[in-house]
Amino acid sequence: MSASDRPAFYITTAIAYPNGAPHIGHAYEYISADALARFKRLDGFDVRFVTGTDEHGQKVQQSARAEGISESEFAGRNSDVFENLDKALGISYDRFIRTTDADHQLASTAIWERMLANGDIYLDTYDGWYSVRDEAFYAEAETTVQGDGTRVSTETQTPVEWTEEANFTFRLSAYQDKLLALYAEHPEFLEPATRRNEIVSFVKGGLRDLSISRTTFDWGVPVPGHADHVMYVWVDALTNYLTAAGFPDTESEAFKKFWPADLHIIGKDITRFHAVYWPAFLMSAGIELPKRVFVHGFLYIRGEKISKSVGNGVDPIALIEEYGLDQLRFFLLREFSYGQDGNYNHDAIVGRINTDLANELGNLAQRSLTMVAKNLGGVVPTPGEFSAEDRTMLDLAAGLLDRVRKEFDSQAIHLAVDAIWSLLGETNRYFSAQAPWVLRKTDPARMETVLYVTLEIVRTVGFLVQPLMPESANKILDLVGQDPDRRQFADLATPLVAGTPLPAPAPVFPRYVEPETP
Ligand code: ME8
Repeated sequence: MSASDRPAFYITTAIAYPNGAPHIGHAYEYISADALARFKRLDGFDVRFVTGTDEHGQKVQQSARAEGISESEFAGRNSDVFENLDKALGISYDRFIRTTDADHQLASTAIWERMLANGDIYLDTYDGWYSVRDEAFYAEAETTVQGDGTRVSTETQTPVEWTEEANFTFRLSAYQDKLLALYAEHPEFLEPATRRNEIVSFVKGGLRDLSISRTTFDWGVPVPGHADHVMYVWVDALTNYLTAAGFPDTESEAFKKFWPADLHIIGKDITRFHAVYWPAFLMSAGIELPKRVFVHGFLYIRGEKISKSVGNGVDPIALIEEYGLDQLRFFLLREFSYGQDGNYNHDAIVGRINTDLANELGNLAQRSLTMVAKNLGGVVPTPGEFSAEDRTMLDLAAGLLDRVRKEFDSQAIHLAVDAIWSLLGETNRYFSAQAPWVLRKTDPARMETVLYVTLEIVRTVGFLVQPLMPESANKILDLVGQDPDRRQFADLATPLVAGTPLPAPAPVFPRYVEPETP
C-alpha cells in the first residue's frame, strides 16, 4: 500500500529547551513516543513523528549570555546535542524541528494574525510573577515566599520575579467555558484522568488573560507589525506542531493529511500549556484541535550505584554505554506505568536485563534454536498434530497482537509489555513441561512439534517487541528466518513454514555482569 492510501497518524514530543544537556527524562519521552510511533508504522499507518528544540525565550537567551556567545550559536550547538541524542536512542523521527527554522517563523506569524483577526489579542499593561526557568506567569496565590525572603513558584520551586510590561494580551478568559466543554465532551483529549481533573479544577478556578509578547528582550519571533515585540515563547513553541504539519499552507497535502495531530506526548510539568493555552489558541485561530494529549510522569533516580558507574547517572548516552541501547529502552518502557512517575536504580535495570531479557526471552530463543540446529539440520521443524497444550499456546500467540494493540491505543505501554512477558512466562513453563530434550530420544516427532510451537511464539514476540527494541527484535526475527521485508504486523498472520533454513543460532541478550571492583 502506498503512503497516501494508509491512514495518517501524527505524533509529537515536547520540543526541549536547548539550554543545557539532555537528561534521562528527555530520553524517556523520546523512547516512549518512538515506541508509539513505531507501533503505528508497523500496524500500517502513515506516521509523521516530530520532535525538536524550543530555542527562543529568556531562558535560552540568559544561558547563551552566561556562556558569552550569541543566542543562535548557543541554540544551534545545543540543538545538535539533542538531535544526536535522538540518533543515539534510535528515535525514528520524521522531522527534527527547530523553532529557529524559517518555516516556523511563518507559521507563528500566521497563527498570531488569525488570533488577532478574531479579536483575541489586545494591547495592555500586564503585571505578574514570572519564572524564567518555567517561562511561565504565576498568580500570586501560586507563589510562596521563602525563609530568605525570595519568592518561588509553589509547584515548581523556581524563582519568580515581578514583571510589569506593556504588551500584547490574549483573551484567554473568553475560552473558559469552551475549554470546560472540551474536557467534558472529549475526555480522551487529556489523559491520564488525574491530569484532566487537575486541569478542570484549574480552569474552573477562572482564567486570567495571558500576556503573549515581550519587549524587554529580542530573542524570539517578532510580532507582526510590531518589531519591538517578540512573541511569548510558548506561543511560538506550541505552534511547532502546526509548522511540522505544513501550516500555514492549510491546502497542502501534509496539512490535509496530518492535521489535527493524533497525539501530543508531554511531561506533567507542561500540562497547562498543552491542555489550556494550546486549545484556546487554536480555537481562536479557527484551527482544529489535536485529538489527544497524553501526559507521562517524571523519572527520578535513587541509588548510588548508577552514579558511581556512569558519572552523574542521568546522562542517557552513558546509560546506553553501560547497559546497551535496547536494554535501556526496554527497561524504561517495562519498569514504569506510563503516565506515572518512576524511581529507579542500577539494580532495577540489571534485574530487567538478566531476568526479563536474558532469561525469559533470550534463553527461550537460544535453547529452542540450538535444539533445532543440532537435531533438525537448522530448518524450521515440521509439526505433527497439535496437542491441547500446543493449541493453547498457539492461540495465546495468535491473540497477542490484538491485546498489545489495545494497550498501545491508550498509551498503556507498560501493560502491552506485560502482556508479551506473560506469554513468555507461559511459554517457558510449557517448554519445561514438554521437555523437548527428553522427547529427542523418546518421541522425536513430538519434539519437532514442541519446537515448532516454541519458535512460533518466539517469532510472535519478535514482531511485537520491534517498537520497544528495534535492533534486538530484528536479530530475533533473523534467527527465526522471517523475511526482512515482511515484518509489518500484517505479516504476523503468516506462520512459520516447515523446512525453511535458519541461520546459526546466536545469543541476542547477554547477561549484565557487574564490573569487578578493584
Ligand atoms: O518544557 N522525567 O522543555 P524541557 C520525565 N520547551 N520527563 C521530563 C523530566 C523528567 N525528570 N524532566 C523534563 C519544555 N521532562 C518546553 C516544551 S513543547 C511545545 C515545549 C520532560 O526541555 C518535560 O516534561 O524543559 C517535557 O515534556 C520535556 O521533557 C522537555 O522539557
